[in-house]
Amino acid sequence: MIPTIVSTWPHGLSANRAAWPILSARDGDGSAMDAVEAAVRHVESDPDVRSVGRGGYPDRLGRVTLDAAIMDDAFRCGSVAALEGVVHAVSVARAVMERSEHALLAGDGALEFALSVGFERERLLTADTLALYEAKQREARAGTPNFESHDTVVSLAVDPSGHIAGASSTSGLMNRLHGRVGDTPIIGSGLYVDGEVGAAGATGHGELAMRVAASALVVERMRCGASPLDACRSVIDMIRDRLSPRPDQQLALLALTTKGEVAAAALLPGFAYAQSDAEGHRMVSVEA
Ligand code: SD4
Repeated sequence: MIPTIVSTWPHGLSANRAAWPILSARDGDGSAMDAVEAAVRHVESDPDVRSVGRGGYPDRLGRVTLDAAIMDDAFRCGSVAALEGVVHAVSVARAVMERSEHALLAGDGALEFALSVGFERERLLTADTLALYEAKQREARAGTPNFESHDTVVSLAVDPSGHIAGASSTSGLMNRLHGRVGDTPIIGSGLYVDGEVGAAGATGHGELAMRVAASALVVERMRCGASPLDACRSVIDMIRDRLSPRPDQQLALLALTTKGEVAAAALLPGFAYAQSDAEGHRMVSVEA
């Protein structure tokens, strides 16, 4: 069913609602690329989402570093890694794609590029997130930390013309070392799009997705004839069987085909995504 947009986690629902007018434009001209960027920007702006954009959780040094990516159906892509001080990392990623000759910019260079093309610098660490960070640091000193965190936003959309695109943004796992880059900005790991087949994205413990290029693997399995559900499940099964994740490590994969078929699979219970299409906006829970 097209157009369709899917976005990870409960914050995906308001993200989809924000993007839907773009995707379903009356003249049938909705752009998948504009829609996924709008969806992700919506989550980046929300200070109450602790894992993305403003209010995102800092690294061990207390610095909020953002990873983001965007990709269209002609293998055009842009990413930023460990970007500090710019809330809409996904739009910087799009600028990398559209206004530079590169696919990925990191750290200070990503910030310099963002400022040079007109993005503004701002403080992303909110008082609430700072208080949470300090509480977690106290827990860590007491030897009882719980750092499990996995709410990256990934949005995948197919528009009325059949164009498909994906975008993602995260502040990364809690308690990460300064300089750690996760799966989100690594094309093929946290996000992948092939205009002949579909798109896939990952959320959860990024290292698990990076070790097997999980999103590219899902799309390639769909190309070879697997349904989106079988593709997602087979990659999750492979990660469970061959990478031996810790019992508390979550990884979820979400897939969308160019025909608007959607599926997801996860290592652990608790993953949900928002789906919006002609039948409306709704949350879908995924069984592990
Ligand atoms: C990462 N995948 O940096 C991200 C973390 C996250 O939902 O929150 N995923 O590993």
